[in-house]
Amino acid sequence: MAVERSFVMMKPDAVQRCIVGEILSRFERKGLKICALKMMVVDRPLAQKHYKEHAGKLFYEPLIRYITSSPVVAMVLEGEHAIASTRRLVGATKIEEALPGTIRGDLVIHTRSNVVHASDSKKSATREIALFFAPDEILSYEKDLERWVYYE
Ligand code: FUP
Repeated sequence: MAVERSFVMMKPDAVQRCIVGEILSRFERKGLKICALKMMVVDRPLAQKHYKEHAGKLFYEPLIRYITSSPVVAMVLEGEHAIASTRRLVGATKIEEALPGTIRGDLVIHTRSNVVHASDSKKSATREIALFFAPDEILSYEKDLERWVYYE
């Protein structure tokens, strides 16, 4: 089984709009396991590291302002094909392309304030998890429910 870990973050607008529970619930219902979860404020240096691929783009400064504007909820989610699965649950970046049924498709109307982040590849997941979490903040544990989530 291809078990992976992804970095997922509920962004400032998710906290401010009181939809953290709804978003988290969608990941939980999918069968993803929460291995780490914390509320934190992303400071500018961390924001710059996280979004380094976008440095210099027109939307970069507004993006940094937005992600540092208010607390976020950062998570590590684990499961079979967790990276691709969380991206599909999250939906498209361009909000006009985010399908109904996805988190962004259902809850977001503007591309920047798009309530949630999920790693887009194994390389990004490894990098982002290390940026936001110390190794001892990430828990490995068994859940009894798993034999039903992964029935062989
Ligand atoms: P995603 O991986 O879907 O979060 O999207 P990207 O890494 O490409 O972009 C990071 C964030 O920049 C997005 F969540 C929203 C924001 N963004 C803009 O504000 N304007 C754009 O044109 C593209 C992205």
